[in-house]
Amino acid sequence: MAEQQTLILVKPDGVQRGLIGEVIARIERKGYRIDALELGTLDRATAEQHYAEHTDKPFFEELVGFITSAPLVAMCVSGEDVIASMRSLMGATNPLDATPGSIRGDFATVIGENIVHGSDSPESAKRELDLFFPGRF
Ligand code: DAT
Ligand code: MG
Repeated sequence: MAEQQTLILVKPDGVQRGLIGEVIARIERKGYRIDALELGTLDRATAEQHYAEHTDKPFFEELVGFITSAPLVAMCVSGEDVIASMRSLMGATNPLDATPGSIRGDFATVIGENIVHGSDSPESAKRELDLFFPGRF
């Protein structure tokens, strides 16, 4: 067990569907803390850096286009083993595989609109927090 921080996004589909509060409520009820929160529209350069690991994937253009299409909410969330635990609360990447009770399992049906992002490792969390909240964590 370790105290960690992670980057959580409510992506544009989640914001448009009015699910900001739902996602925040699940984070808070679990017992995690929100250390920073910002709503804004991502620019293309930041989106490409955020999803750099997917540059060569066939869905990269669609992914960057979608994440920059409308405002999202970015949060730094902290607590015990928060990185893996938030991945579990989010559910599998493809909502059709996501367990009912998870955010994606409860609210999404297509992989391109899966409501939330969460860092997948301590290295990703550091890199992504530096990108969204430079110099703060
Ligand atoms: P996650 O968001 O669970 O970390 P990921 O890092 O593999 O998943 O992919 C980032 C996002 O890219 C994912 O949330 C939705 C989109 N995506 C992933 N695989 C896809 C695919 N096969 N087709 C379309 N979009 C995809
Ligand atoms: Mg990922």
